[in-house]
Amino acid sequence: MYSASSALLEALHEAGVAYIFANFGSDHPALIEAIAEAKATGRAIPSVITCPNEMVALSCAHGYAQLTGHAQAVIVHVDCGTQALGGAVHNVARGRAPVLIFAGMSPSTQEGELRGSRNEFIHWLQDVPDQRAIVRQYMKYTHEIRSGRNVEQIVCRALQLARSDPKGPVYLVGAREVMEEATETVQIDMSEWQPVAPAPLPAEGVTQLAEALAKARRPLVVTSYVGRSHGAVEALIRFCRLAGAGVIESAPSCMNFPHDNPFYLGNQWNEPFQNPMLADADLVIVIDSDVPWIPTVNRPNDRAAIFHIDIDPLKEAATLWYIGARRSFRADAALALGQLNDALAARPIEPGALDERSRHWADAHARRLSQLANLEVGGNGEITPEYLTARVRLQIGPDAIVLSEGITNYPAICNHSVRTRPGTYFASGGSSLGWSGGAAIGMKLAQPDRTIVSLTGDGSYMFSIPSTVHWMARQYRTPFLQVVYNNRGWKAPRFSALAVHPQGYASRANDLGLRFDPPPDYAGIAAAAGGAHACLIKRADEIDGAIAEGLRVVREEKRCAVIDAWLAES
Ligand SMILES: Cc1ncc(C[n+]2csc(CCOP(=O)(O)OP(=O)(O)O)c2C)c(N)n1
Ligand SMILES: [Mg+2]
Repeated sequence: MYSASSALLEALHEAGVAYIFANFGSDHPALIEAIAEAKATGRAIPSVITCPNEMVALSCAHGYAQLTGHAQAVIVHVDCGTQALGGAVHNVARGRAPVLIFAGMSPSTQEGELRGSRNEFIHWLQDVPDQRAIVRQYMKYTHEIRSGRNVEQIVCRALQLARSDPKGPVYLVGAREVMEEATETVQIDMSEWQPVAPAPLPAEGVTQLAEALAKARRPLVVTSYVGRSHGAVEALIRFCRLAGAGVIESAPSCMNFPHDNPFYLGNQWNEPFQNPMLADADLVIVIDSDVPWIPTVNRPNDRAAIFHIDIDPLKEAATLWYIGARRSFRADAALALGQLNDALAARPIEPGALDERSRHWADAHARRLSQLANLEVGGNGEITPEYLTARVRLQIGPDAIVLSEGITNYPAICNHSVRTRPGTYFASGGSSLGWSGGAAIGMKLAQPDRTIVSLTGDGSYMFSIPSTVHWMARQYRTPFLQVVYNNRGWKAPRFSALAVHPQGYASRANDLGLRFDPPPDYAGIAAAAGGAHACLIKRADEIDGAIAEGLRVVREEKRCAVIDAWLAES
């Protein structure tokens, strides 16, 4: 039988979806039947990856999309599974990751009127007035499949929306009877469902920016995720050379600019002080950033001209957002930078000025490098996050993919992992913790030959549901190296409290309820769940051996390795 669920699977396959990250329930008899039928009869459908937890499922799809740009599918159980997607919903929305989520709905008949009618007690419990409302504000599109007849068109429309800028998640639901409905295949021409073409800068915008660049003394680019497009990284490198512009990353969620390039000036996060380079810049071009600076502590100077290029410059999903930009452009970064590069090539910056700007940034870059080198000290003492990251860097090589969920160690990981190639560094792009385990699996499925390294805080490791992650990693042969930056608890909430109440009771209290002391055996959890290689280290001179063995296990034995690295108390 060819059902609405068969059509759903067929549409996903034809649209190029390789994986369904699935957590099934009583809403899915038709789907489970259709998958079994497809397997029995040899009909091509996406591979089904069983995910014992929904947050991990969506994080897998998130990681896959981050690395490849390709949308995958996630299937969850009614309202319950939708709620269990948890903070990953926030992460894919904020991270603009294309993904299609499908959830069944409780049957809408109870007397056997249709196949799939209610026959389990939970069908009364799972009947909610508006299931889509659970996730609507995070989705680019939500819709209910109401007939088996046009399931394929609905799937294509949902994916076209997910894949068009600004990209993001979409959510479909379908009641059990509808997903059982007998139907027929429809012919879909995928060339008619391609994402909307990316938007360029308007010609007068290019002229205005080129004129501003010609006049500027210290042009500076601030970006957080221009590197989502690898082409944009190449274009930005060329732009900096042509314009004599420096680059600062603000809370970066991908590799935006090679950290060894002389125009690279470092990254900023929550540091409670002014970045002198941002203060000094007279022309600031914000490209692809949700938080280019935190104005209470760090901002451009009042006379600086600020321009803004983003595919969603209004940040339409945010309630409060402004950066004082003179002009904002809704444009694709790679296209916009290409246009600016053409303009600068046609009318180059005056060579003396270009040379002065470039030398200025190169000096600042060199100063930064020597400051970082001074922090990479090990010996046989306690483990610092800077030294730990530097030693990881030396062994993994420039092509390995680093996932960071380091939280208060974001800066140390970003600075000392020194990524230089597009697509070799990722953070979630959101703020809901627990992304890095599932994302590592998604990336490994997407590119099985790559070395994947997840660097995570101890709290974030627990948020990632390691029992599910490591069971899946073994089941689906997606080994990765994971290093837990174990500072025995949640440092970030402590910093947050002290930043607002520096002299308050919390500053003097011994116990703020933010410590895991003694902590769980993090590596042991992974070993128990998925046969991971487990290792605990407490001294700097243990790091190199632990990483070497971890990488060997990952690469040769195809098992995960988890290194629980106890950081110095501070
Ligand atoms: C799902 C979720 N719950 C709670 C928080 C709030 N939160 C932000 S940082 C943090 C602590 C993270 O701990 P860890 O990963 O160990 O990093 P550390 O702060 O120690 O550097 C918490 C609980 C969050 N961001 N996301
Ligand atoms: Mg911690």
